[in-house]
Amino acid sequence: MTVKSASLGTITPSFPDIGPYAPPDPGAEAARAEPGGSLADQSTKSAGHVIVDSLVSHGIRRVYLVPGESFLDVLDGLHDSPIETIVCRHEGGATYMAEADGKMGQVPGVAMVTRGPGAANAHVGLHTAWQDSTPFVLFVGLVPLTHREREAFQEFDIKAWFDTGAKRVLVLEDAERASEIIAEAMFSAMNGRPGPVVVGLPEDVILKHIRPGLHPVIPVAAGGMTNVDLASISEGLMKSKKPLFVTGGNDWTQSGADQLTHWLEKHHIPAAAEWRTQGTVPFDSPSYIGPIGYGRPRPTYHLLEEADFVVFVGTLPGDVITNGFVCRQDWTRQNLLVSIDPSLRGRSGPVSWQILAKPDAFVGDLVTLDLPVKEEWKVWTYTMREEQAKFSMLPSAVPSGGPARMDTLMANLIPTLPEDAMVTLGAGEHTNWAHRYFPTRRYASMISARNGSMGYSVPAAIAASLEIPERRVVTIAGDGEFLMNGQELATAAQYGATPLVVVMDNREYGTIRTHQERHYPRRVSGTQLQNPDFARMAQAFGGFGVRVENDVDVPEALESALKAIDEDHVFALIHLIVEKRTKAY
Ligand SMILES: Cc1ncc(C[n+]2csc(CCOP(=O)(O)OP(=O)(O)O)c2C)c(N)n1
Ligand SMILES: [Mg+2]
Repeated sequence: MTVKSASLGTITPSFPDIGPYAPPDPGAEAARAEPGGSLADQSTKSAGHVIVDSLVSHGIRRVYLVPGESFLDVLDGLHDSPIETIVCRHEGGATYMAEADGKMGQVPGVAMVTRGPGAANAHVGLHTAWQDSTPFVLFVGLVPLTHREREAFQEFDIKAWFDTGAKRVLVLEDAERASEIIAEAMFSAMNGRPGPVVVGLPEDVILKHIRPGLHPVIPVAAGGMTNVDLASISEGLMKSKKPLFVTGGNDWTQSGADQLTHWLEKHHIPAAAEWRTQGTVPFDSPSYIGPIGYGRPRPTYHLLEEADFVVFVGTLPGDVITNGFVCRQDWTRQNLLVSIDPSLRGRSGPVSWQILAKPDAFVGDLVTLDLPVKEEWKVWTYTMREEQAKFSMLPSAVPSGGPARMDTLMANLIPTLPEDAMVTLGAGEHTNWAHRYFPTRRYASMISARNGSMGYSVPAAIAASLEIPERRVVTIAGDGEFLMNGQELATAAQYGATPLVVVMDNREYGTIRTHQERHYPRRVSGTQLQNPDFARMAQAFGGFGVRVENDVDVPEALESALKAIDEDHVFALIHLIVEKRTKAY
């Protein structure tokens, strides 16, 4: 049966697809007749449309979503808005993309999902934003207020689900407050330690018509150094023979990163990067001495213990940096923590001084300090830098006669990269090739999940490529990691994202196998994989794909992949079949 409707055109009812029966709501019908505005009164707008207008006024350029019938009016608002709508294939992919967006920009990343199942799938992006301190706003369509507490179709308790993993969970109960709630959500995601905020949108509330005025953006305090802070850091440094800066987090700008680099180089003071945030102090800087965190490379293994005064900027000595709350826990250690979060959530070990500031504000004040350079600082920085230079020296680009190797791929790839190339990573041992060799020379050139969340690599690469199309975006994925969100290659094809995807296929969840061998040697259990042909998958999804088994074929495969990106403007995937148990270090 086919029915006609003046506002919706031809509809073929398909009951399993359109959800539960809801009694007609006269107000809603009026809204549908004139989406977003009332025929009777042009001075009002639906709350759903006001939400979209508010996002625009907050500088949101893109939203990532999987649609649901619960937030149709917001989708309708997006129809005529300057915001680009990226339709994704799974809420995990959508929230990872939005989270990556939040890491790269100066405004929160935004994702939209539907109630129950959509919200459940979205949780992984939320957890990543929580642990990685990423400003991120997740909109969740909800059952109508009139259906609440009756186990309506897909009903769930939004506060109970998200309260412990989000900075705030807001529900739009009063349509008139739509714009205010957006301003609150954006502010909460950005203020203090950034993080995720969840906004529930009951289906009936977003249809209501309200005055369309927009709430102004709420400014976020950046803090800064007091005179006492300046004296404290200056005294700490002057007493120190082996000072160290540790940079981290997502709350920087390129200008702040440049200023810090210049100041460190001028003073011959070294900086290490928090695990998976490389690039704040550039890879080639004489002050950059490598990453610290899990699977840390040799040069920085004892670094935290050896340094006698450590300044953490934008990050804290937490679980990963301290190698499981082991390094630098002694209460006599001198740790100066620069964070805008007065609660220092997630820190461990002693705090000798705290400076309440976002990284840029801190650096702006730091550069006013002109300290006499100590000879010991020069020796210490030079020694650590030499170690890092040795560690990151590329392996031979000449292929071996054996199976394909990540070493050969990296040695051929790195020299082709422009200065501002970026890399995205999920979790697994394959990421160590990027930690070791990828020349991260700009702020936010390594976009990655510091909560070690698998499935992040491809969505983050898509977000990066869409955000900065002119940059070379590389993702290094594992065979396990890749297939968690590999289907988002369809999103890459749909919106013209052009990352280079390298899938290191060792036919196992290698990292867990490594742990397994350590604790249960030669009892391989629950870690082995049999993989499909990822190259053909890439082709089927509309990109370039090449399968490489022999090392000798690596250079040509790489060349063809880069050519496909640059000339055909498609994403490219290299399926690299490597020997099991090979490691970057
Ligand atoms: C979503 C998620 N599930 C499980 C894990 C546990 N885990 C960490 S690394 C890893 C294996 C990754 O396998 P693969 O992508 O093939 O990388 P490899 O270590 O083999 O290079 C697993 C299962 C995780 N970190 N995240
Ligand atoms: Mg693997």
